[in-house]
Amino acid sequence: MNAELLANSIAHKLSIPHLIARILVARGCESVSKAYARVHSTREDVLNPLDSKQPMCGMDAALDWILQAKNSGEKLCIFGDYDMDGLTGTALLKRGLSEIGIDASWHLPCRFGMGSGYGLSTDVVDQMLAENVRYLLTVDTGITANAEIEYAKSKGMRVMIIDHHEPSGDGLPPSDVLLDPCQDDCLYPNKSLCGVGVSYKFIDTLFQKEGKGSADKYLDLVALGTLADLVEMTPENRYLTRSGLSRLLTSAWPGVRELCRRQLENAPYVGGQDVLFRIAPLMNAPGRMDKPDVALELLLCDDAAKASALLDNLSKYNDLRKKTEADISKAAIDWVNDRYGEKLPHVLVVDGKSWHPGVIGIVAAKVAQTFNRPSAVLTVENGIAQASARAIPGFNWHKALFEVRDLFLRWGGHANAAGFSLKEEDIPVLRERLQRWAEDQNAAAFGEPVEENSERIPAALNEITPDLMNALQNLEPFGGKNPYPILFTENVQVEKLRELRGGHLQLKLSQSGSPQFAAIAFGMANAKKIIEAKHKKISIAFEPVWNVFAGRKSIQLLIKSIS
Ligand SMILES: [Mn+2]
Repeated sequence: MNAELLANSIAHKLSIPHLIARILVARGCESVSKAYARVHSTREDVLNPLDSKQPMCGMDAALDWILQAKNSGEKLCIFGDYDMDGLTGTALLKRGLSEIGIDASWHLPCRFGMGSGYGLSTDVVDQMLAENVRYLLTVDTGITANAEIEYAKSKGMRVMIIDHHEPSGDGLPPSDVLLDPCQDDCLYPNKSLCGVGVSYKFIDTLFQKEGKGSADKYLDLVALGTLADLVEMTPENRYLTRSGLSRLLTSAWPGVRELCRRQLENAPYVGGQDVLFRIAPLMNAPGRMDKPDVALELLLCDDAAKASALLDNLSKYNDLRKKTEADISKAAIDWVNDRYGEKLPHVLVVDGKSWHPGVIGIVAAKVAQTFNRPSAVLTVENGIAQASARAIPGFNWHKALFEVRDLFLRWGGHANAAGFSLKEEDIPVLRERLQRWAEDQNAAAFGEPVEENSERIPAALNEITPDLMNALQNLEPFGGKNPYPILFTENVQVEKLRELRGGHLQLKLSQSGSPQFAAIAFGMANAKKIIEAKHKKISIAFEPVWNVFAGRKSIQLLIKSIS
């Protein structure tokens, strides 16, 4: 069936706006039933981890383990990762366990600083032992901490791991219980749960066993972690996330409610994009700049006034993060320009003294984007360089690093993003060997610039109605591989045009027979020339969004390009 006919049939059979049907077809829905499944995410998409045909490996043992911990009356500590997935996973477990009568403590790692580094360490285990912790529950981390878990076990601790990462390849850690759908023996079909997702499955199953009722009130936390981790939106993940998004504004947790209110002001609902661009950066900021604890305290906070103070603190971290990021980005970009001018090498290895290690990943992304080169940004402290690397299309950091791994103290990562550390004196050799390796790899093929979201769905302005806006929500969650749709339309009349401070344009637009729309084009003051040259008849790519002002909700067009 051709795309147009398929869209007609989807729109008709599902009673949805035609434009929504076209978006679904453009995004690969090849049948009405696929479109139905995509739009109607239902509880049937939620899998039973105790299903005898496809159980989640370790779930029975996990239930026994936690009830034994409860009956023992011994101390239990949750050790979560420092990013949004780890933070929400820790909050979900702490709150969920308190409902069955376990008052757990928590501990988060720090990205840097003394005795920290990545994940669990023997120092942290010692600290827990000193506090008489007998039960250790890790979340979003632990699957590769074989040595540390062996150490904890040797000291008599009982250990359970909740994770969603791949095992290291050197065997599994010797924990009592391991919940991780990515372990080889696990038949559970949804391999894309994130850390807080697996935590939810555990607490939900535990509540059912203990007759505690529904764990649905935790889905808002699941949505935050699932979106921030950019995991694949499998049917189960989609249901959990959508259901969680719809709960955020009325969350059972005062800290979460306050977080959404502060970051989204009067938004009528919380979308995937809001989580990715407004909530996650704020929540990750303290972990980047210092310790992540204050972000978790917010999720655990039960008092609105205290939540507000914690949010002030988070905002300060976020402002500092932005400034640090801007300063180091500038320094790194200047470094490249000064050193190479026009003659750029295939791979950029940029180093600086004592650059803040919490932001070098973001800086590497900025350098890669600016110069269209795979880029590693290194910060040197006491003779040791710590690095974060980001790729461009066609370049694989994992492969590149593997070739030069003899230079590293530690390394790891994926094709797009990786990290490593090495001795300062080895930096020039690294630079040279990466360049040589890239030359051998047909480096000319790297970095055909790819627009982040090149999708353009043809639409008419009179299709942009409140009904359409409501129906768009059925395509949530947006983010990652399911970006917010960008629409395209021609013959648009510019009725009014005003330049705002900061180089933005504010417009009023219409199209034959359509009502007038307010539109905003951020940073596009240059397009004024195009508008004049085209006698105010233009083509636009845009996102339709809700705009709430003084309690009134209206549709606004967020202009992405003008031609
Ligand atoms: Mn995670």
